[in-house]
Amino acid sequence: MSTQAPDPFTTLLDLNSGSLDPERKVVERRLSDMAGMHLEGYADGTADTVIYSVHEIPVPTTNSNLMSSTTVIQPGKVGQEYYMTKGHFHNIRDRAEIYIGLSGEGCLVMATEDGQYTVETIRRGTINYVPGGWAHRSVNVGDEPLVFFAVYPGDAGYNYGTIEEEGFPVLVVAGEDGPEVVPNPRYKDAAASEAG
Ligand code: PAN
Ligand code: ZN
Repeated sequence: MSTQAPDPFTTLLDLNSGSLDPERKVVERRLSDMAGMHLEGYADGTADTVIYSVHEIPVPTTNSNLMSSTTVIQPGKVGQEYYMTKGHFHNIRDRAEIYIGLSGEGCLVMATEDGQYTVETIRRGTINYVPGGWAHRSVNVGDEPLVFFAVYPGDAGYNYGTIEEEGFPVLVVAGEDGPEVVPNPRYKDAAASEAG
């Protein structure tokens, strides 16, 4: 079939832990995979710490299929900045996405290439809409794992490079009274991010 539709199937999602049954493809991201993404460097000896895992339900990567995954971000900080995902634009920029919050407390930072941004809440029961053209990064601001489900067109793909080079306009940091959104001093500052 030209749409490459798979046969119907069902997956069981543990709403607390984010794990799937059956598990098909799990990607783990460690502090070493996040080098340069937090403002501060991570502490010596912590490179192998798992920051988040993505449990994917793979389907053929065509526009007629819906890819989905559950992300589990561990609680923790690098300096004052919370553990978070790398963040990305979609490779096909106009592809949208929906996040459904399952457990924990988090933020979804979204930004356009020209610097518009918004920071939305992720928690059990939130449904976040990520429009096409908006880069997105999720941040665990709580003490428990942050778990959310995501669904997006199968051909969306990932562009990590733009965020690796430019960052997001804002950071989410732990302030005296809880999470705070502050300007990113290195936003679009190639020289600073290379030095950092
Ligand atoms: C999500 C993300 C997932 C991990 O499934 O891929 O939360 O974040 P990074 O891909 O930025 O490491 C999604 O937005 N998919 O399109
Ligand atoms: Zn995405």
